[in-house]
Amino acid sequence: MMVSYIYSFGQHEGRVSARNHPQRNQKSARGSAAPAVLFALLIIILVAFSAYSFSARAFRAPAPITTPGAALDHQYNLTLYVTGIVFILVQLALAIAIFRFRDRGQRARFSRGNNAAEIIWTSVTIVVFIVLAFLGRKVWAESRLASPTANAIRIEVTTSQFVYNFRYPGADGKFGRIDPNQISAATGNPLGLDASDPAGKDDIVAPELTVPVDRPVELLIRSQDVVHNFFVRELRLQQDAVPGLTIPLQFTANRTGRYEIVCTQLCGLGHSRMRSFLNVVPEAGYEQFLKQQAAAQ
Ligand SMILES: [Cu+2]
Repeated sequence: MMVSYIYSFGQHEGRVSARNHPQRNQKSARGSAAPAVLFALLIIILVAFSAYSFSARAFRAPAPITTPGAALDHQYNLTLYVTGIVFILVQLALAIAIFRFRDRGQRARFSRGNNAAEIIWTSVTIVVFIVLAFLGRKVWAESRLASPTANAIRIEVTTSQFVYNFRYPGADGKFGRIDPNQISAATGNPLGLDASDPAGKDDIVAPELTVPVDRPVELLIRSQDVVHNFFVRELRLQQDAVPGLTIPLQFTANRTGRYEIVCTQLCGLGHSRMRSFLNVVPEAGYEQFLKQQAAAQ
């Protein structure tokens, strides 16, 4: 048997050299269609599962509680439809290519690509991205670039490892001076309020953010140490807190409730427990909150 194998191998070799083909280019057997079919099927199943999970809203975000939040959802869905359709088409094209160009014993062909096709799909991608960015710019700028409304409530948000502190200016409407040398969480002065500044006497510092419903709020976001983040899903707002910067962020919550604030920057070992709450309360409840806090400071 071994002899016959060697014999046939020798014959085979002889046939190839007789045809003057280099051996590496010669395919002696057709490849099986099974791997190509299975791989193409796997891609189709994954695409179908992804499309289903998005269209069935399996991982739905909680309802937004701001008008820009609703507009942002609209923008997000638009982007999702466009990119989703492209994703499905590209993945199906991939599945078809895998099946169509499977190993059938043919020689591989070399392609230098197609300049026209590359120019077309690159241009289409650029146009789609610019149009989507243009449509979305208003929603983004509303929370960040617009000048704050005159009656906005200003609240300072100070992040540090691994807590949030919210400061209200008190009855005088002015934030007191902060002195980094006086920062001492242990003695109840986590922000380093300067005791010598009268404007700071009535400042309120609280571990949770309480705001009245339907009133514009301007947050001033800071960090004492590393980069943290202020993220509330229901506000559809996510903003980094960067040491050395005071970053404004505006919103008007239109539904009362208690919503989680989380830090979405990996800021250290305690990152996973860095969170607080946003309490959106009726106007009367807000006045009461301020009074209680003022008495407790
Ligand atoms: Cu953090």
